[in-house]
Amino acid sequence: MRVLTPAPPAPLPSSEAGAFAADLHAALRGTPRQISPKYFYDTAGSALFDAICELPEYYPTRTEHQILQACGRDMAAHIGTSVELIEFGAGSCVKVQALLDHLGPDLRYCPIDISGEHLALSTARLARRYPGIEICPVVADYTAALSLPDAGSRRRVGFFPGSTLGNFTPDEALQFLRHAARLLRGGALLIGVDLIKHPDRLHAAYNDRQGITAAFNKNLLQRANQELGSNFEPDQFDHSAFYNAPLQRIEMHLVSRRPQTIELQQQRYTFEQGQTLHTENSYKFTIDGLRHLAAQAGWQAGTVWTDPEELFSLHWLIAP
Ligand code: AVJ
Repeated sequence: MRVLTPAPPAPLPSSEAGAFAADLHAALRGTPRQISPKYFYDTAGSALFDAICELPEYYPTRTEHQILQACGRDMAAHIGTSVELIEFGAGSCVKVQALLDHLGPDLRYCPIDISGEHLALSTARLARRYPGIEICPVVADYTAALSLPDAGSRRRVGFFPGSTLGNFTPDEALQFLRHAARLLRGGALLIGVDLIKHPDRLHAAYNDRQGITAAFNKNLLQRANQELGSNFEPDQFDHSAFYNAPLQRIEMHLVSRRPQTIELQQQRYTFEQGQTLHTENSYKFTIDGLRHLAAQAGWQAGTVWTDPEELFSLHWLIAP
């Protein structure tokens, strides 16, 4: 009989590192091998994502920003006054400023983010810029059950920009929208989603010429090496990103360049040449598709704002 000794503590013991380790083991044991894209965003990964947003080929962030700038006043009119504005996954609290610029001081802004440190920094900056508004940061995973400040007589309005919904499977997206509809009952949700377009345009956005997206993808392996002491060789994996048209999603994978064995906390995992670790899905929507999905989750679809090329869309959804 072989007795397995427990793995030694990870270099950075935290519940996040624990979850990463457990999810990475599960991914490497699975068929196909697949892990949540949320693990992209350590400090290095977040900086790489910021660099992606500046790339000429990566249109989503720029286009959403343009729509927010052009239509922020109209969106603010939809939001109205005496509101508790809740942002899901607020990060740097940059996008919301296009709304805050047109909203009065009778507002409570509740940014939700998993990183307390990041949130503290960005809300301090926001408080200086918008001294009139009340800011109530909430450190939490917004996909889980959460307790929000009592809205009192305020109407709740959600803000979920960035096509983050696209990281969920259709089933998870439906669940999230149902969860949000309960949380925001009597209020509304302003949600940004990327739209289906020519595959060449999609392909270019996830295969940039400078290789930043490839570095972002491979950073997952670097992060595992740093935090969990694994021995991935990022150069022995290729970045692969392609549009899966029937499933309406970009898929990102890390493809093993050769047969290789990696070690993660005393467990060995073999990769055949060409075997992949599926690191992200980024679903694309039609305007009607998003409206139907929202309706299935109990929302009443309202105004849609888009750019002239219809690359990206923001939707006003009402929670009856
Ligand atoms: C942050 C999920 C919207 O899917 O386009 C960018 C992440 N991945 N390039 C996206 C991402 C590769 C991004 N989202």
